[in-house]
Amino acid sequence: MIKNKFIVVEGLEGAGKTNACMCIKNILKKYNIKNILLVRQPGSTPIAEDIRKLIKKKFNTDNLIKETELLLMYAARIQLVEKKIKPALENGIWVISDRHDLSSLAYQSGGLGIKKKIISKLQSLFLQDFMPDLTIYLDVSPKIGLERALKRNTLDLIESRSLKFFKKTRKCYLKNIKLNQNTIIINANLNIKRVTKNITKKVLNWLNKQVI
Ligand code: T5A
Repeated sequence: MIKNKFIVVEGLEGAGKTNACMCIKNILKKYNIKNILLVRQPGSTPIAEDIRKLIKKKFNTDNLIKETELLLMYAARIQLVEKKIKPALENGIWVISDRHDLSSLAYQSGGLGIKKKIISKLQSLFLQDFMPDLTIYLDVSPKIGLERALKRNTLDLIESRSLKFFKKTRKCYLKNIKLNQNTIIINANLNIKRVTKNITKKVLNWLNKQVI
């Protein structure tokens, strides 16, 4: 018997988060866990999905300033956490989220240069002690990740930023993931089969330790 958990998957564009979320869902099903909610950030509620469209849109004359971008990410996050994630967890449902607040630290602080203490303040104001039980960080080189994303479709506003932006974002991810407890780091530069195999092995190992 395992109590339901909140699992987050993090990483740069093209890291393979979509594949990882599905892989975790399948592992949980093998444990006979059927109540699973899969969400993405920003998004997964009607309001948060509208915020997502706004964030990704390229405006001709009025692009988002970094502080607005950060606040929109948090607005979408709080809407999702309060409307869907917390109620699901209270009802015994497992939640897998494609990104959470570590993304804001990596992209808006590491990438865009907003002071970490501002993001920590938002985190303590709005999330308080609400934290994932497990964070899986898919570590991909920015070049490989962007090549994968580009192969799939044209790049949106954030994806169009420079390689330097993504290098700073990755550096911030790596620095902060090591400060967190309950994290798994996966080499996401490998082919999808090997990445899936490594995720399966590490998540199973973690799950076995959660059995009450
Ligand atoms: N953002 C988000 C912030 O700036 N701050 C925040 O606080 C939050 C929450 C979200 C954007 O918002 C930013 C980050 C993002 O720019 P998004 O579209 O959800 O927008 O962006 P991503 O989450 O990065 O979505 P991606 O789809 O680009 O990344 P994934 O999910 O990691 O990649 P995935 O799985 O779709 O794979 C992309 C392609 O690569 C292939 C897949 O088949 C697919 O074609 N692939 C591989 N190919 C070879 N080998 C592998 N190992 C592969 N893994 C995947």
